[in-house]
Amino acid sequence: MATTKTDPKLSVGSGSRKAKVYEGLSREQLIQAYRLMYTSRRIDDREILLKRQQKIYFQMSGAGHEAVGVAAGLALKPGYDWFYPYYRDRALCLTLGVEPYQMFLQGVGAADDPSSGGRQMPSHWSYPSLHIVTQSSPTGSQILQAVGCAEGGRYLSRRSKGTDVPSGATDYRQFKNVSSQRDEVTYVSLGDGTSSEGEFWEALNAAALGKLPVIFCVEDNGYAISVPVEVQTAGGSISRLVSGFPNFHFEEVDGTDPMASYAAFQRAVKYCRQGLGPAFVHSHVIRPYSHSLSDDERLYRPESERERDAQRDPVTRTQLYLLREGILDDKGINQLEKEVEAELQAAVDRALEALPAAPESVMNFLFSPDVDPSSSAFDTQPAVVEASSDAKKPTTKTMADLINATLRDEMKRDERIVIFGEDVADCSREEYLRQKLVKGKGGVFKLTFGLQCEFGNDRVFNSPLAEAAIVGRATGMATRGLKPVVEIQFFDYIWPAMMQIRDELCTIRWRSNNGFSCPVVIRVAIGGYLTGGAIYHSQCGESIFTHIPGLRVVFPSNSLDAAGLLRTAIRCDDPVLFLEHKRLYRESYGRAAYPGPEYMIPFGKARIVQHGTDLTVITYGAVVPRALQAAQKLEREQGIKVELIDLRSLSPFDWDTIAASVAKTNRALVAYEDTLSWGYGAEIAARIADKLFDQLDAPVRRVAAKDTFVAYQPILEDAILPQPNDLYLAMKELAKY
Ligand SMILES: Cc1ncc(C[n+]2csc(CCOP(=O)(O)OP(=O)(O)O)c2C)c(N)n1
Ligand SMILES: [Mg+2]
Repeated sequence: MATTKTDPKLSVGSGSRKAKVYEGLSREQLIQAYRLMYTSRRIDDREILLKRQQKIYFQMSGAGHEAVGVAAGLALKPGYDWFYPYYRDRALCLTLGVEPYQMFLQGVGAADDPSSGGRQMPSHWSYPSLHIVTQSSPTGSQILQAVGCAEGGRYLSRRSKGTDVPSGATDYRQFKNVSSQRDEVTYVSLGDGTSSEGEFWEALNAAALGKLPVIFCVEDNGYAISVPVEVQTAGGSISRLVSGFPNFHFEEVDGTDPMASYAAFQRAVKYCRQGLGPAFVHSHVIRPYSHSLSDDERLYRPESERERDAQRDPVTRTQLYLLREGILDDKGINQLEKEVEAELQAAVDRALEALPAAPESVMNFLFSPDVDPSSSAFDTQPAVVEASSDAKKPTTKTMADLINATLRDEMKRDERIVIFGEDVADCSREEYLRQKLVKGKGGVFKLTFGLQCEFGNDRVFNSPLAEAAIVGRATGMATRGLKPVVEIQFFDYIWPAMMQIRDELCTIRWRSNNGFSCPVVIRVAIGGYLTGGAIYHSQCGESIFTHIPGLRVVFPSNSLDAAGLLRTAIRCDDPVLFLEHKRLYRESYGRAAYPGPEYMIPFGKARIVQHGTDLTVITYGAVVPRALQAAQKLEREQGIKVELIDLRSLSPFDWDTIAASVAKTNRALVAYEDTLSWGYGAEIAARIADKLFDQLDAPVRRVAAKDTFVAYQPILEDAILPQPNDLYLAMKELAKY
């Protein structure tokens, strides 16, 4: 561990008026730094004016953070290093090459705004060619992604050959330009308040564990909106709190001083480029304008405190320094400021002329415009069935077997696939495997068994027990062109990752107007009927995810579908939530022969499990075998013929198959394992009622779990989850309606 503290007064370079170099910056670079700082401040001022004139709709200033931003930008390389800045990093972005005009385009919400095409607020940076990765608004959700980005870069630079796109590949790889630099660095910044978020700590832990080249820059302006740092951070100093993390280089610096900040960043960058580990730069800055234009800090900060801050204003201090050192005189300063004003005036005039994005474009880029996983390209036939030793029946495999086989096949085919999650490795202490002391675990359900042994621990590895970190890191890796296939051990524990899924993973392509994408596959063990799984190992909840735009959700009911859908999930270019029912992993229902390494099922294509004429039952997952049992009994006992539809993928879903069936049977029952109210079946039922009203001879009915949690005692579990008899009774009643 190395720690450097810089005296918080403005540093004076070599101390001599004639000095040529100031903490590594030449006189010309200092002038350039001042120009960038001044430009940044004046853009804020112009935006504030434009907001008051109602020509833009939001304003977030970078005022007070200019010096540290410019310093970081000068120490790092755009288009080489990677950047996850936050909303106060205007000066950083200008230094990296973003033009003032582009910033004003954000403000007016122009179609040509390169960061989002009018979809995001201003100061939510996204510039792919500079490697500035699209930013969102949740404080701190960028930090884990930065860690994943650094991991992705390291992986790519170590495997540069294997990650080439093979000629003739027809999958997401055609559309992912992977590149990396052996000594690249990932920069991520956040405010002092944001360091209270749990994801911040997960990210520091992951970066320290992996000795990853990430610079964490905390821009500490002493406030998070109105909450002062001593109420936010125990002891008032984030530096003190993080100082125990191993493998880090630490800096604490006056972030209103461009030279001291540059020196701190130079040391941090050097440490990271050498591959020694991550760095932490704690930068003390000020916030001379209120939190945003919606905030008035005079309500919670007295004049005296604000005046004290003003004494440290980085723009005025740097200007005075240039004058004092004789680097620029009054005339030079005036000239520079005039040039900046003229540039900004021209940029504002142009931006105000820019056209807004077209309303017809709002659905663009929720998903890949290039790879359509519901297309016929993903519709292949199973390979010829191999015979078992007794040469009578084909060897049938469980869902667990075929998921494992599909992962293995795809990992062989595509070196960009990495698998991680809790317990997914065979054994983290590899020497035990090498010495054949242990067999290996490969997941609590053993779905990833043998993959680490076959593909190595840089491709299959255990993560810390931190679900947000699993999804956040995967998102960062996928942004770099990798294909992370991660596991969430139980659906009941997916919630810490919800922010990463809902506000990040699924929004990235849309919010960056197709500038970035991150096609992660999240495999999740879901569902009940376990006799003893209880409330925290048995729940469903898929409709919470089908409600999210930008996410594919699939839920197979048998081995063959699991294999075909998982392969489609891996090869497509969208984020996929792949729900695996625990009860079906090793069930005798739905076993199938290994379908070969190319078998795929398109998303949004249902399977008709059995044809019928009297009633349509629409279901999926573990309710499929239960509904089949009920339908067979109904036919045996009452002669009623049920058409049973297994949706297989829930978003998109196969409306055409539902509509054709209901047109034939005139009756529809939607059955699902999740709780009844507000569940997945509500949408299907509403759609049928809306679009097929004239075809119906009976109301649309639903059978689902009771609106409670799944209980431990099997008698209670049975009463809560839909059983074959519940399905039987509902089918019978509806058929006779
Ligand atoms: C997860 C989340 N919670 C709350 C907010 C609302 N919010 C926006 S900025 C902010 C304060 C951030 O303070 P700090 O991290 O110190 O950054 P600063 O704005 O001071 O630079 C809050 C609470 C948010 N955007 N995201
Ligand atoms: Mg703050």
